[in-house]
Amino acid sequence: MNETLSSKLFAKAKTLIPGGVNSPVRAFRNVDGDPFFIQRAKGSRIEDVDGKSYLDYIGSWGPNILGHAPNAIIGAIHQAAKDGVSYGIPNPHEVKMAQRITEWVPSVEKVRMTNSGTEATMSAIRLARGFTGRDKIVKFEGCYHGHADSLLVAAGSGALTFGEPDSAGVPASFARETITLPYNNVERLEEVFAQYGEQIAAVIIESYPANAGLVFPREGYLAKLREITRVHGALVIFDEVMTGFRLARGGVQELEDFDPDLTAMGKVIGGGLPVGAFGGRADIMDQLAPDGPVYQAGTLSGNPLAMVAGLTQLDELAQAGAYEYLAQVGAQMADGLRKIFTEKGMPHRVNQVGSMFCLYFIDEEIVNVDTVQKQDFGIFKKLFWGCLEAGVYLAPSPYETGFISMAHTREDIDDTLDVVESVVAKW
Ligand code: HOZ
Repeated sequence: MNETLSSKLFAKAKTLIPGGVNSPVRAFRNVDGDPFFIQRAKGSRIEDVDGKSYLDYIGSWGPNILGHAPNAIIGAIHQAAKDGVSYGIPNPHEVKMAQRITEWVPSVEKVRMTNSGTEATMSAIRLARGFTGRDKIVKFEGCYHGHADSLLVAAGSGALTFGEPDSAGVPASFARETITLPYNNVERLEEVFAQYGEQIAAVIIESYPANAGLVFPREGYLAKLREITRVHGALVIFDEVMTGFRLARGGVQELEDFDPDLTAMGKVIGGGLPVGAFGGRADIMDQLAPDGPVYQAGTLSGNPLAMVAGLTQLDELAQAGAYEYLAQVGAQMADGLRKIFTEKGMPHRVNQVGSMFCLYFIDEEIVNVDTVQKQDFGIFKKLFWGCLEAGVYLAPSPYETGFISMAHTREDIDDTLDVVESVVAKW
């Protein structure tokens, strides 16, 4: 293999950073290769340190819904930074952000900002336990809610990619408090509540599971979940870190008419800066310190730059037609991919909603992580490397979802489909 600046940087990084990366999915292990290093990014494109440009379908794993480095966000961060980059004292932008979130997501009556989605889900779990006085939580196989101890059980994303859905370092006594269930299976849900109902503090669920591919709830599944949790006095924590503000102003709970008790948020609301948030019913949120007994904190939480970047991004999304455009380019991508794979006679499913999409090389309804794991990963790998070579960057794992931004033009999507078509034509 030719030595490139990326390969030199990766060799050096591996001597200094575990695996050479600061988050495992970046290591490209699931596509049997090495990552490239990014020098700059603008709009729908990223450029690596060797000067090669790619159409990007990751968008920093979801936050960059306007595309890379949008002028409005850069300008807002620049302006805000002149007033200081962090205070550790309340600032007015936090109040504006809380106001915006509660207006756009009606189930959220009060909200607290964090610095990542992991912090948001971890804090929501603690709050649910503190509020209910119960210890057990229920999660679904292949759902990923960040890397807090109780949630790294049968987890998706990087944990699944590396075949370690249960992380070392999580005490067995913690893991015992986490009950895992197959997604989309009502009978198993009923069985668990029949057995442990009075001990369950909360069910945490990805709004649309998007860390084991992109999976949708079967008709009536979410309604059943809501009903059964209410009967047993357990809370529902809806993880909208990926989908919140991306698929609609009010996220999947708006699309599915779902009413969670608590919601975990992140990604889009930070405009590309580190952010997370959790919020929900005021009577639950009021249990947080300093008003209540559940402790939760953060030196950089509500950071003024992250708040301003996120608010600017939300302002842009509030413009008429933004979500409609994202849904149109998403459908253009999904329809185009289906056409290519069908003409080539390749078994496939392309799951898409709005600006999120995922491809599977299996012709079967994608019900949960078990179906995702039945596919031929070799085809995905070949497609990934063929596309990368031709300047299209897809997620480096069949378990991850692709993201389209407002900066992706219809021509970008057509160019991407041309690349995919030419890659599979050679097979
Ligand atoms: N796992 C998340 C995306 N599915 C965020 C990326 C990461 O873990 O680094």
